[in-house]
Amino acid sequence: MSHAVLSNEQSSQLQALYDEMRPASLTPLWEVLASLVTPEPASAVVAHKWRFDDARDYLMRAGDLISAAQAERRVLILENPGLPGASRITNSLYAGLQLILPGEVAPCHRHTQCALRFVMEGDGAFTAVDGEKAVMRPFDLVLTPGGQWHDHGNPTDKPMIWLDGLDIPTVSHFDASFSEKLGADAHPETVPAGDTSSRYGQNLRPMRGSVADRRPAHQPLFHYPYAEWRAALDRLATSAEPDPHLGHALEFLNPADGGSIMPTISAHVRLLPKGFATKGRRSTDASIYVVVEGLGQAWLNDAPMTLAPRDVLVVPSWTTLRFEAKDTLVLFGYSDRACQEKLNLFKEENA
Ligand code: GTQ
Repeated sequence: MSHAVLSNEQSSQLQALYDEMRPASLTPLWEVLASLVTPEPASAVVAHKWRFDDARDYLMRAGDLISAAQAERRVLILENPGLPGASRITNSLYAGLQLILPGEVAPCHRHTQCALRFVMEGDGAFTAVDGEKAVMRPFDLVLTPGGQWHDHGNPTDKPMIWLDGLDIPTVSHFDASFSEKLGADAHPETVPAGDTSSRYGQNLRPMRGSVADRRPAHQPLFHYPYAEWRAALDRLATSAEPDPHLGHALEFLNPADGGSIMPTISAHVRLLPKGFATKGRRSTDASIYVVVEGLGQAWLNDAPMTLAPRDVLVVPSWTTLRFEAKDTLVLFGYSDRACQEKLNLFKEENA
């Protein structure tokens, strides 16, 4: 309580009143107003970095003890150290590392929550969305939008690990979670792999209502291959100056509306040329980054953090962030920006 003006007697009478009203489920705003309506974001989320190899060791040990089918999803949650027990990496988003060993499947289910997968290790496992496989290659982005059936399988002879990014805390916040299991390992194959990309991923779409128009209108695409986004970044880097605060940055789009990949999650990639240092920038969307390639340094409110391939870092809301590339530095990032923009909450500021 910040009211230095209260007398001792006033304080003790107020405390007695609070004690009396508590059973009536009433509490005084003036005791908490300053922490509820803050002059700027005041987050319990803390900056943190996970080295992939450290997390991988624990994940492989889990792999010795429980199968993917037993676990339904064999995932280690990247839990923000400032939010212990909350199963989240930021207040609105979840991140985890999922392991599928050779020959394993993660059985088919669907849920309200939207998910992205960003491939960290292995080549050739698949995510099937509504019965269509996306073959997962290193640093591919694969979506399993809310409500769409999905199962995973690894027919290769090597472990496959990807980062799961979901809006679980956002859906929990709204108490709007529904989920169901298909009751089979895999959804029956509906179309061959690549069908959606060829129908919906070429700046074209089947005429609405035609027999070829099979995907949900608001969320057709679900595979953004590394080979395509990396080449696009390279082309941008040869034709444009890097933005002083972002470097070369491309956002993944939903072709249905030109907006974010999913209603609650935005994702983008960045390339910082060797030697390039960004100026500071802060934004209200706490963000998760994966280092795809290169070595570098980040400063989070001037605290340094070294960056190496496959590091995962979380940057809290309204933290001034700078990057320096020691080598060509390529980053993947996701956040709740899409959601904040819909709520008119998103704010960013360049230093
Ligand atoms: O693959 O559907 O990391 O439902 C957490 C919840 C993955 C999944 C997670 C999930 C999934």
